[in-house]
Amino acid sequence: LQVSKGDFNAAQALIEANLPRRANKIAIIDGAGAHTYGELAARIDACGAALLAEGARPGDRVALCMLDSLDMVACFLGSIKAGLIPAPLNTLLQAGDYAHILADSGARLAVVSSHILDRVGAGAASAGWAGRIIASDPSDPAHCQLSDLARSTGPLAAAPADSAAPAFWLYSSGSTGRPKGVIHRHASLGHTADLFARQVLGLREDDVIYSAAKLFFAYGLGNALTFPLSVGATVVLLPDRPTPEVVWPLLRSHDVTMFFGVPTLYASMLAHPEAASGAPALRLCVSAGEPLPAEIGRRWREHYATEIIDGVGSTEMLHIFVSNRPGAVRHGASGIATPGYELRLVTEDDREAAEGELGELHVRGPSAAAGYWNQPEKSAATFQDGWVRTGDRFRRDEAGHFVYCGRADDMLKVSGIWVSPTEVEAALVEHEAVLEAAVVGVTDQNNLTRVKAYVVPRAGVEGDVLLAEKLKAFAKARLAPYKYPRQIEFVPELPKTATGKVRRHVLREQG
Ligand code: 3SK
Repeated sequence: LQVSKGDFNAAQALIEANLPRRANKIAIIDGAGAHTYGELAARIDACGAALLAEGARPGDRVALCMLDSLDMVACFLGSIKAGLIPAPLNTLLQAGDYAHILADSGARLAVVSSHILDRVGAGAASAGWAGRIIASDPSDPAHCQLSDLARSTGPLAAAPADSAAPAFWLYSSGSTGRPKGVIHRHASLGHTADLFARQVLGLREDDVIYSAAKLFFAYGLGNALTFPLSVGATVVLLPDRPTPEVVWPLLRSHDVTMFFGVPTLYASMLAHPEAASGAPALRLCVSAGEPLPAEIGRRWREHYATEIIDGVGSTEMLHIFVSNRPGAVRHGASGIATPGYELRLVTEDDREAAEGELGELHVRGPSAAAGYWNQPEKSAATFQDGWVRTGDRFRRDEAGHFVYCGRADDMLKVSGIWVSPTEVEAALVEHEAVLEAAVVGVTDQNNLTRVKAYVVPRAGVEGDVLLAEKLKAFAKARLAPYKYPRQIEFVPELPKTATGKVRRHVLREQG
């Protein structure tokens, strides 16, 4: 993939390089079947043209709240090709989150999978959003349908763009406040494909890829869209939740060679009865989202003679910038800088950390975001003189590899997805039986993070198993499902500082 200055449209570059030799090669296998590179190119043009015909103008945002599929890829790349700015959204959010994001982004259009229409529709109504919803698959006739709009068969001219101009946004959660729009540039997709997928992983045209992380995550977008298209490989896209019972047979039936997962999934796949048959075509696995426990990496290699390459990425950097290397994995460490990226560990007194000393990881590299949409203060705090502050604390081991040591704030990564403790606490205290709540991450038997809530019941209320189950259900109904506390412990009071701040580290140590 050529990344040039000046006249450069990332979508055009990604797809057109495949057409001369691979028009008849399978690009995507999704719930509806197999689609060639030629068909994908035509669908990108049809979806881009449909969005323009619906009134979107260059620079307008298009929210994509879609399950992984050919059309999700086509709407994402079709928007970019047409000069629009796609913003893929997490499909697991609640109406209130969609209300915030639709209003914040000022999106003109939202393309939405039918099973999410109710939540997005409710969010749009409560925000008084003036945009238009397009249903991405057959739904009730109240919505216009992508299948009716995307019928054009002619080529779509690529909108002229500069490689440094904004191309798409991703929404990222913060420790406080609502998700922020992270603005990414045209050139960044190509940089992640070249620097990580090609130079670190050695991804090839004959690979078949499956990513458990969905396309709306930065991790999934790279794994399942940018990377395969950048080398002309084949990707399997699945609308369902990636559970072991779904993933094992999928890896075998499609002869997947490269699998991208997260530590919780690797742990549950190892523990599943299907693990015995393995997936013989696998040649490399990748993990990110949270640190891969050494034991899981070792057991995977013992069972399958295949390495899991653990790495660290962020939405702000678009993909992985610290990584282990195939053939030289150091279990329990996150690895070293991805080529093209510089790292530094900065201590609390603003020095470079010495070997073994703790510091906040700062990263500099070509795929860094341009900033957060409409958030000048948060942008200034994160993007500083070309460096991006990750908020993650690391130390360097004796071999110079980075070892994760926790967050500088209270954010939790659960199954690779950010969870804000304050958001979960706010949901719990809405329940009439709850006086106060504090949420922390605790580690399970596999050394993976789980959400735990310490709850102080109101006077006269008994904190028992029944109430704990009621509170879990209550939180689940108000939050994205991955955020609800899996453990609840009732306590008479929360440990606090003299100024009344909850001492979360005391609760974390309690476990
Ligand atoms: O969430 C992450 O940790 C991540 C990992 C790889 C690439 C991108 C991201 C956001």
